[in-house]
Amino acid sequence: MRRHLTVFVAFSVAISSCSSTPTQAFSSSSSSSSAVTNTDFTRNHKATINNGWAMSFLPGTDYLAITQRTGGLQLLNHLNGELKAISGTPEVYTEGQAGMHDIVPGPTFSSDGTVYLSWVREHPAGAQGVVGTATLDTSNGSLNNLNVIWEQDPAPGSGHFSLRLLIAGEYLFVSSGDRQQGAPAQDINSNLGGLLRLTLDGQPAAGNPWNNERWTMGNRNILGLAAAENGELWITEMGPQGGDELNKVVAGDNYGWPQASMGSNYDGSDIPDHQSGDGFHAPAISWVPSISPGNLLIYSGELFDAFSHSALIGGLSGQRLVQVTLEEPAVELNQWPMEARIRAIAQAPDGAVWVLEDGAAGNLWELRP
Ligand SMILES: [Ca+2]
Repeated sequence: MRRHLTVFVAFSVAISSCSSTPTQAFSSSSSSSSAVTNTDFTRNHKATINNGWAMSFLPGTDYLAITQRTGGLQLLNHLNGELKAISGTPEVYTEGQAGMHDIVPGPTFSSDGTVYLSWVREHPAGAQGVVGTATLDTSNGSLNNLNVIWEQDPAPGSGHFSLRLLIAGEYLFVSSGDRQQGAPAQDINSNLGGLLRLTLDGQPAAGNPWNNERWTMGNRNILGLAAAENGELWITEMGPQGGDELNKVVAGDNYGWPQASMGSNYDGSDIPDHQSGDGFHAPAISWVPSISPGNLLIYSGELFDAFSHSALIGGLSGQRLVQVTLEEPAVELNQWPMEARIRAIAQAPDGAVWVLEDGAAGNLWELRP
């Protein structure tokens, strides 16, 4: 299933196209109801990454870890620009959206180098997402002691794995896509199509709503997962044809997929829209046509005053950065054209925002006010 590419209305502010200059100035466009000013930024080219998928700054180090969907793991010294490939990565299945997915530092990273990784492996039933722990030695560039701690229900095909990771306190949250099967997202006995809450060892956490791994139901393909400073979790979901969503996470809630969506099926047939009383948690905001939200950052730095307590979403087909409030309903504050599919977004220790373009030879940019 391929997403439809959609032509969007022209932005009110033009930027230079295909410029080779390392620094470009950007201005915000189409600011909506809430007044946000001085959110312009410049961008600095930091690296070029093949098939980058996700990235995390590693606390206590000068490194940014970047996964490559096609199987690699790169470490970028974000101070001096040195880029090195990491050895010892797991064997991954790389059809379609399959491959190496996310990496996050574990709670003990600073003392023992523990990281959590997600990737996809071949399975007799098709493909299977997994989560593993490993120790990352940044000095010699190796990944060691790899241990699979969680397995996604296997399914045919090569789409909608999701596999975003977030550690909050003593819990590991894993997003699990619907694997383009739809129905499992409404099956409490499946671990597809929802956000899962696990222990740091990958086991179902005590006190989960259905006494299994599930924390939510009815999620299609979560590619953005972030915690706000007040402890709230927020997710972005890829919709079907239209209907991309930002959702506030509430334990035990059902987000409706595949029974409710503001979008429609790719064959043009309708999916009932979210409406009050349907029993489903409606999105805080949704986008029709699609922006294809590839990743979500909740900004907590001090460098960009205007980003405080808001979310930044990178658009794939939308080829833009979108700023929204974190409330229900949410308000879109700004969007900036980025001239490329944005796959990953992260906040640097100094508060700069880093964005990574999708696909082969994707540019990695640092955004500064
Ligand atoms: Ca609909």
